[in-house]
Amino acid sequence: MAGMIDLRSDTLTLPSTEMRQAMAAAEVGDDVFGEDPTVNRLQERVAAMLGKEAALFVPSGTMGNQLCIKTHTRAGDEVIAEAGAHVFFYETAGAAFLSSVQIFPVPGKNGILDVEGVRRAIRPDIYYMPKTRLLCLENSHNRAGGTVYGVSQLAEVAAFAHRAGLAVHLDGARLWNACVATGSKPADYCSHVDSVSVCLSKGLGAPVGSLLAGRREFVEEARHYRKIFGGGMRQAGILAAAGLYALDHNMERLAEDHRNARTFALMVGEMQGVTIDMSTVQTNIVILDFSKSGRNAAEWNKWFQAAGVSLSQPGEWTLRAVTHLNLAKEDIAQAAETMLQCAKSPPDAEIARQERDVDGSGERTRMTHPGG
Ligand code: TLP
Repeated sequence: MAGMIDLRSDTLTLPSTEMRQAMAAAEVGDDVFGEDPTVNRLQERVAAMLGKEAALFVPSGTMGNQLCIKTHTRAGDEVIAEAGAHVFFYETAGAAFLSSVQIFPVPGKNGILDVEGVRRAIRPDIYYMPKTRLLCLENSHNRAGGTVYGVSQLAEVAAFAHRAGLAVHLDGARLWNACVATGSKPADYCSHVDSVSVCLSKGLGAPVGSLLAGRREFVEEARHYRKIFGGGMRQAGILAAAGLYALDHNMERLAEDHRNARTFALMVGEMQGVTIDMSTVQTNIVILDFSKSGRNAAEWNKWFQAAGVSLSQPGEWTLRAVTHLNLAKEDIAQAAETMLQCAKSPPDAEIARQERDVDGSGERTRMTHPGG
């Protein structure tokens, strides 16, 4: 998508020349034998950052979450997650497929769960009910627009779950963003949970890689399942080196992405027909709601794309913009300007109607790019 200002996701970030040099220079070994020094270094460093005994390098955030669910649960258990959580919404029923567990989705407030919501979802101890085994939290919360838990909010809900006998997992794909937004340290959050997964391949800009972390025995069990899931990698130090580089160079600059997201939201919020809840614009994600415009999100996105700006479409009426390190503040301003222009002169109603009804069936266009 040359020439396109691509706001679909921070997963689109490309490795810089310096990052590629660090990758090329990485000392490597066979990580299935535990002999890749760069992977070992990354695992130790991330475990220390998260305040956990051990960490395990995995290919994706999805695998990190799914391995934690697998390790915490037994077949037939139930897992509580927020209704828009990535583990529920975007992991292709992985918890059912890989762990034979069911997810109980609980709507939170802007993605944030509280004690009352969790309390009501925990099953009574009766033989004909599933056993509630695990609570999954997400920080920052993707579908809710990058919203963050305060440390005490997360601590309260996690403590309640622990008292009820549940384990607690944190999907921290963007925990770094939450920390930069709140000024908290990753370990401040992670000391309240049993396991956590974090991503290097989102705002930090590494091409591949996530880690899960927890107590040593937990991580050893997850390592066993990682091999079963096909995630045992060999000279993975080449990838780990990108992660180490990202931790060194791309963490503090996340604040810039957050500033850009806010500027973008304020500018685009002026557009006729769009609603942006500024209270949810806390990190690098902006959700644009077009339900008052009379045109669905797919139509808007098509027009924006034709004008040179691409967003993802999490719902029928919503688009998502994610700021990231490959977009400077000038790009963000240009994207917002382009979208405002576009909204002032949308294609006429007849073209819009034809686009909606491409196959002549009278049915609405399905989500064309539901990612994000
Ligand atoms: N999120 C992607 C899409 O899958 C939606 C994105 O573009 O934001 N947890 C959270 C909270 C995530 O947002 C994601 C990726 C993951 C886990 C999964 O990470 P990967 O893509 O590495 O499997």
